[in-house]
Amino acid sequence: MDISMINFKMLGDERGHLISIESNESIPFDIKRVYYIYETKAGVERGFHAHKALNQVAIALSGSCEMEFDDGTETKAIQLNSREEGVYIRPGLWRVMRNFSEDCVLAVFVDAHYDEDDYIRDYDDFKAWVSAK
Ligand code: T46
Repeated sequence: MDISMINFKMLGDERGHLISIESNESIPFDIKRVYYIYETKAGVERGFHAHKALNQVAIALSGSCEMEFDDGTETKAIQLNSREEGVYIRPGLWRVMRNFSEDCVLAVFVDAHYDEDDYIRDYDDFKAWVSAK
């Protein structure tokens, strides 16, 4: 499955920590958009879609959540709980996010502007899209 974790270099000193995120450096693409998800209610599951072309890196800046990915053949779940690492989500993966802690702030760095046409929001359509590739 095309999922990889990125570890960010922590520039810490006696005052505390700092992480710098730059396009085509720590994040492997040009960042065109950033969004963040926060105050997700207990028990809520989000996602339930795939992207045709979008590349994203998601980081839990606070708290934790689980992300489950499905490439049409296999599924893989990861726990995001560190601001020192992010998950690189390439196109073509169905995703579900769940088990958000109350304090979870999930920041997502993206390589394109928002485009609803890039979403596949129906699982059967996703399976058909994967088969047709
Ligand atoms: C993803 C996962 C990880 C916008 O208008 N602009 C934006 O940049 C985004 C991200 C969303 N929206 C609108 C679309 C919906 O009307 O905000 C609403 C909530 O979005 P959605 O239901 O898609 O949220 P999630 O949490 O299910 O999915 C989001 C991203 O949309 C998606 O790209 O990969 O987080």
